[in-house]
Amino acid sequence: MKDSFNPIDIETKWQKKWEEAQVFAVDLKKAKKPYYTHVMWPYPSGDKLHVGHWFNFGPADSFARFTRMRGHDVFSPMGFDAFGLPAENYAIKTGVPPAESTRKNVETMIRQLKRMGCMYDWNHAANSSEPEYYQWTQWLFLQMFKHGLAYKKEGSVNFCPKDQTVLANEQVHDGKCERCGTEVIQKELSQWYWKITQYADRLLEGLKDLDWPEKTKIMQENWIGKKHGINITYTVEGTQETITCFTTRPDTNFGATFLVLAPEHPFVRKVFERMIVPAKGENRADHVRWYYEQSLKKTELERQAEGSKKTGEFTGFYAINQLTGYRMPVWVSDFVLGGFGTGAVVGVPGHDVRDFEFAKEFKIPVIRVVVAKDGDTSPIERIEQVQEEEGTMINSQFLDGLDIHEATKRIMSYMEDKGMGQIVTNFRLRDWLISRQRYWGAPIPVVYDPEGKIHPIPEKHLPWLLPTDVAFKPTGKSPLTESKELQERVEKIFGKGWTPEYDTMDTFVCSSYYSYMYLSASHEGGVYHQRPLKDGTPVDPTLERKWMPVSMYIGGAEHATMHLIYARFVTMALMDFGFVSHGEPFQRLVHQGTITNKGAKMSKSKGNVVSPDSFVEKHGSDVFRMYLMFMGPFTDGGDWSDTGIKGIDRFVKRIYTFFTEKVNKKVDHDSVIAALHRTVKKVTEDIEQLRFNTAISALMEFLNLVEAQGGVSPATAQAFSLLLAPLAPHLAEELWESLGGKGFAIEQKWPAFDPALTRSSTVVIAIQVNGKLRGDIEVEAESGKDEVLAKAKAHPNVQKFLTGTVKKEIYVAGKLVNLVV
Ligand code: ANZ
Repeated sequence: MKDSFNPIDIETKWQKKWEEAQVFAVDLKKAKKPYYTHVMWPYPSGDKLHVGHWFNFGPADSFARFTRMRGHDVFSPMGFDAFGLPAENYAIKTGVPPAESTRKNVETMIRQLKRMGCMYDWNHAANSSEPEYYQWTQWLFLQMFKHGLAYKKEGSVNFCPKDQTVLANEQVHDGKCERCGTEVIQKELSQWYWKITQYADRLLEGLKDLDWPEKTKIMQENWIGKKHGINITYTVEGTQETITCFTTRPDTNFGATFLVLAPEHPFVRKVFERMIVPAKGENRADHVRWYYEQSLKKTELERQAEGSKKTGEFTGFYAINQLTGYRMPVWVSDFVLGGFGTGAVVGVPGHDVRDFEFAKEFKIPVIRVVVAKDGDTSPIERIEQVQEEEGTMINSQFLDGLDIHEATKRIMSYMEDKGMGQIVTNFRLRDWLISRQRYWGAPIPVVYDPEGKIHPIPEKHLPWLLPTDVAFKPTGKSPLTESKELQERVEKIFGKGWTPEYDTMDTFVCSSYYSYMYLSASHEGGVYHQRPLKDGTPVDPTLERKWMPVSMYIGGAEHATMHLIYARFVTMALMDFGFVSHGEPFQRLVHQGTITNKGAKMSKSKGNVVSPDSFVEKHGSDVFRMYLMFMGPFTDGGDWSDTGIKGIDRFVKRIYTFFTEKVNKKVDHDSVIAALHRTVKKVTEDIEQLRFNTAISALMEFLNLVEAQGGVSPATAQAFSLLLAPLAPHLAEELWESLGGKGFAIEQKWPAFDPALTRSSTVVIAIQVNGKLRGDIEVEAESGKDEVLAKAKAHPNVQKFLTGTVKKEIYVAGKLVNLVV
């Protein structure tokens, strides 16, 4: 080796040079071919950068570098999702106030990120916990409020007993808290919501034009859950009350034998508070109250668990089925959800499994109104007989004989005409619960007058600072209630008896519009600024038009129905308010896969987490990044191995040795030139599609070839170093410099290839006689079967074994010939 190869020295050298020359700073105003890309910003939780971050950020940076070399002005910023539970929980664990610990963690992470050597434009770094940032989060709240999209409402909400705060529906995964995995319970609380439901249709429509993973689009589609159905209103016998049920299957209504209400349904409260009493029969108020209280203790998971024994109480009331006159007992049961449809279900036990289970449990009659293809019209007694999806109507008067889909249409218009119901479209999507009973977040900018009326805080008082005179431990009560300073501040500005809002905003609010904040962040003189509020919009409209939407967004699939849906909603709202010109934030989205360790998910509890730092110290950041990319397809992830990284380490050293010692030819052999063009083509197409692993393989193959040749020309060596530049950026700069290249490798044009040259590739074909390997031949890849067979038979060693006539000729294209004699 020329000089001993020291990746750490090389990497520090180039990081310093890049920074001094401000190579990654983008002039947002002047840029001619804007390309905006960023990753999902990290939480500064104190665990520092882990291998998952690297797997997201490293390849994303390689893509950004490649795009830049292809002639775009690539803006690639970085920032910190610094408010919220991860930072706060870390602070609680360590006892250090969140502001302080967050600042420290951000510093550490910046140091680590810089050590990675990504081309971030640090002049545009953002941090959501800084007042200059969160004044805009508060501004966003005020805009939502002004436009009627923010409101406070009392109701049943998800509550995490461990994190001591309410959660949005999107943060409850399988009934558990998205952050800590604790089972979520329901609480009756007054909370702040943003009306994402108003955008349900547009959120659905917009998906069509997005270049996003199909799976993520489907998840959003299901989350939004658009359903066409009818709200049927039933009168309750002996009262002035009506109960409206949402159903997608009104065709089955001749078979309806009961109603079930969610415990949260207002009728249930009327019953247990004895506001209504049945004219005859038992008063069931106490049973109903008991059931209501029990259901509050249950988790969402317990309530929705499939196949579990159905529970419920009879309310003592009957509703009348207008079609049949049937007296349907009204029950309360927690399998009916308060937040979907009308919170009331009409029970058709013959044709809905859950209704059937319920009817069996409480001995409610089952009526068959649909027959399947098998023609079985016997009474439905077993769950397997429940006919849900298809069939023909029976026992349903004017619907008899119709296919269920036809019958559904018919009965819908019939009921609407007769005033029995109203055709509706329902969504599964609920409004976004944005308030949290936690300390570390942007305070909600409203105050209450002595009568308790809500008043938005005028913009001139923003940033509405997060007070510091509070213990930040969660108790279930908002920590801000303790702040004397906050109370005094409110009374000083608004008057005696006025009180603050004590809740803060969920951290997903901060990240719902952060792509704008990067565009307007600055760090002149080392001081972090966002655009001043007086400028009216979070981002300069000219810049917004020019740079948005983000061309390529890379991050975890776990955000499919959290951040990725919130950001779309907020972007649409901001467009409607007239602040931005685009209705979608992220045009192209890619999710990285996950990295496992010996097949197991990396987790602290399993003690199998790979710490990037130690590997970076040993092998350098290029090797670490390239190994992660080489492990498997980017979107699938891969399995970590300590020995695997050594293979890449050797590859990098071979590159260095070869291209510093063997650049000794004036011209290359035609086969080398052809191979180079093929490699350029392959690497270009692979990186375009984020197939980093196969791009690296192509470079390996090329190295093998030129090593076998004993050397290459400077032009070929330079081209190779440029192909390497996105994947091993530091090493590429070092080679480019040592090969006499001018400027930085990252500033060069991406090598072009001549398609004519890429075609003339050769392949090696193994030749077997009677299944035994007898030799091989090199042929043009495009060669036809006859040509290959002729050449194979002419091979001297093969000829020795071709005794007698050839009975069979097998040709596996591009690989193998087997001759049977
Ligand atoms: C009567 C009926 C008869 C229904 C039948 C289904 C089959 P899907 O099925 O996913 O499209 N439903 C309505 N509101 C509900 C709530 N708050 N909690 C639980 N279930 C509720 O969703 C629509 C169906 O879900 C509705 O149609 C209703 O049951 C039930 F043979 O009504 B159906």
